[in-house]
Amino acid sequence: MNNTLATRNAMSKKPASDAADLAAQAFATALERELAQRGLPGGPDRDSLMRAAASACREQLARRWAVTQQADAARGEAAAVRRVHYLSMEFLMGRALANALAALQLDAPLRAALLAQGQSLSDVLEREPDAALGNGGLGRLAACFLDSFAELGLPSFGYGLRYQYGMFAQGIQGGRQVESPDDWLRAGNPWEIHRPELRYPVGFGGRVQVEEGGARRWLPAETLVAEAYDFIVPAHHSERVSTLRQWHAAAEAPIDFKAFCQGDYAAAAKHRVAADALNWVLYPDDSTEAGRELRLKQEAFLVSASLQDLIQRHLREGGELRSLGRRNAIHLNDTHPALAPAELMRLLMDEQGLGWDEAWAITRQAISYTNHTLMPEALETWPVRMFEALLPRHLDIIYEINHRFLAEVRQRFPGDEGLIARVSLIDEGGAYGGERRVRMAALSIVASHRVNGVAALHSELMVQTIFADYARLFPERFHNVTNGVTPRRWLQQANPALSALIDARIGRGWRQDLGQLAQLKPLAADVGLGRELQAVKRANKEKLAALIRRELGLVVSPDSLFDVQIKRIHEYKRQLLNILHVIARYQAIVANPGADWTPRTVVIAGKAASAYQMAKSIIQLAHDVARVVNSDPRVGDKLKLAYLPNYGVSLAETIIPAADLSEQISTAGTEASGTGNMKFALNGALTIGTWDGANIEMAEAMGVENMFVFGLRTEAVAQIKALGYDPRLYVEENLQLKRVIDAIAQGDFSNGDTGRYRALVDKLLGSDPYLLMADFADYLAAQARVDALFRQPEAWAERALRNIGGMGWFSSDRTIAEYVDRVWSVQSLR
Ligand code: 26V
Repeated sequence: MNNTLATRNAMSKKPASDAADLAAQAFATALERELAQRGLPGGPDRDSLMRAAASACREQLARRWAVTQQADAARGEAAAVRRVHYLSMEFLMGRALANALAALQLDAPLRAALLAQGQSLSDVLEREPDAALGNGGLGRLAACFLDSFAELGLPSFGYGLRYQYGMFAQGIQGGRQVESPDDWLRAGNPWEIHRPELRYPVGFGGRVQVEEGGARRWLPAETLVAEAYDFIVPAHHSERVSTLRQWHAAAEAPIDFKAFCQGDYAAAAKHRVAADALNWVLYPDDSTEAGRELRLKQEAFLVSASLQDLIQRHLREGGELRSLGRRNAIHLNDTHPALAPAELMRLLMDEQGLGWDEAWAITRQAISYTNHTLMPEALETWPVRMFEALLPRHLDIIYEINHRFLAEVRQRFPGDEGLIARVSLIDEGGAYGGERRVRMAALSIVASHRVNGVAALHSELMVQTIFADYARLFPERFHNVTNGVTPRRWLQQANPALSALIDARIGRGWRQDLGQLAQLKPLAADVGLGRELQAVKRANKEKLAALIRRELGLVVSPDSLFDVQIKRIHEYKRQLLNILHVIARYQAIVANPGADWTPRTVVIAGKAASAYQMAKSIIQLAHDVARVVNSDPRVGDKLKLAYLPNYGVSLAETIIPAADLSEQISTAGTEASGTGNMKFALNGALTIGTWDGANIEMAEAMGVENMFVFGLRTEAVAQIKALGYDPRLYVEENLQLKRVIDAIAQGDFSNGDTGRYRALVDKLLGSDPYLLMADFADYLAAQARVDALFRQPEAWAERALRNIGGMGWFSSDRTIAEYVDRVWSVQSLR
């Protein structure tokens, strides 16, 4: 029997008695066709099987997409929920095949078909490259939201850019990070659907012409064309889908024909290359303001194409311009798409002929904004001169918005010119050596009807610190929506064994209603269940141990405590504090190898922004410490440190289910929310964490006694800093800490090179802005409590169950339901 026949037979044993069987048969036929088209004489390899399966799924998704769009278009004027347009420069989707198969209920049929080919489903799934079009938490949140949009049946579009190279690939050479482009589209993307009929012009540069009657017309110097590529995200419990529409930039005229005919090929292709540059990279930098023209062009491009698409759809569906804001929500995922209000005003006034007041009313209704960080260096501002050169009409409009806004402020707070300077959309240059800049957060707030933070503490600090003045002006705009994660990817898909265990106890309903996990709370003390949980964890740890061995050639024991910190490398996230603990433990083990140590494997993964030297130095230190610790025969299984390269969504799906301990140790008041923290607890890891971000709400949901909380709280951090923080005092007082710092400074981990970590040590002993020295002792005390509990497996398992049972509230379905209720419903406009 040939391979394709085997496939079909394995898939169509039963007669097509119901819809699921019909779908499975259609899938089998599509798969067979796809494989035949690829015509591989030696039988299909895993790669072609993956691509064939994806194409076959895509066909069914496209059908669901058409039905969803029809239903949404027919909703009528009275619909209570607006269509949501989620604008984001980042969507960290990861792989799509396992999710699509689960949603379409095709996983069992494909598994059977692959078996007939002598292949395992998991091996085939592994062949799919990650769509890594995001830096970190903000991008992954957007991906979880798309999943929840589909699941909740929300009429919606996610809008992003189709970067040709996603987040850079991280390699490690000699313990240092090296970046290379992630050529994820090299072999084509089996999921995307090119929509050549959806093309919009996007202008840059040029000048603004004042027409008779005072109307403005922008005459751009350069015009690019935005082309749409759709990626379809299925619901798991209905046939609804959500859409991620990603824009690709092309030149208006592909080549300059005249130059071509004259034989000047470089000149002929100049426009083409300039346009294509917008498609190349996702800015791999969430730590510094990327003062780059290209980034601003990307932002303007995303915004303009998306809004033109929205307006065209609204009009095509018979909507009147006046009702545009009542029927459509435009959400800004941080300030990266903050040009949206200016572009919407331009489109409504210059292209559609509305007056200012009407256009502004629509804009204010439509726009809402989420802030994702309090780090002042991540607050976007752009030089006015860059606007003048690239976006002159937008600058006009921003000036006019500002003029009207400041007039209102002056009326309400006469004489307070300090306030005016602070809240103005334009920074007049004091802070940046004389350069005037546009403040994108200010623009977002002034143009929005709602502004939110992403966890309770963050939302509170947001209105007390960076946005205090705006909160005084518009208190009703500000609110909190705590983040969540999709249980379909982060429990069902990532941890099938735990999912099965939970199903057996409380049923399958948690996939749709994560609150049902609370039913585990009364079962937490059930020793039998605890043992089953530990067996699941143990199997997941064996898989991770195998991966560590494959990747690093390092053997770790699955019996040891797996202590995990995976996230972007950033000083405020304090991976360095984690490493200091590893060094302290190492020194203690060497001093007393015979003591009864609780064996630990510390796992770290994450990328550093390419220009962020301190973060890169932390990566190098982790590797240096790992080399010394892992090769010291006195240590053995008592301590291992594994740094896994090239962290991403798929790696997280393997690591998280295998973790015993989740490190969420940011300086209090710095991590807006965190979402990794939620994924770990959902998978039965215990958290060692500071009173920061969503850790706080998690502790409240599961009971604070089920978390290892340590460290200074936000107010104490502020107080210590106000009093004049001196990190040296903590080092002098704590012999253990002193030994750790000395060892780094003396070159114990750098072959005697005392220069390698001088800057790092100087910073710790000098300003230590994230208070590692102040929190060190308490962190080690918390780690000792972790050791003690780990030695009591039953007590540990009980706590793990209480963690899982408390995580019901942290589903992105709940998060999206709150956005709908408070931001995106028609009712929220009143
Ligand atoms: C800023 C910039 C500046 C220009 C270059 C590119 C770039 C990319 C990202 C950012 C801001 C990143 C902010 C961010 O990722 N915040 C994270 O958002 C998560 C979701 O709300 C939250 O869980 C994390 O705590 C927060 O750090």
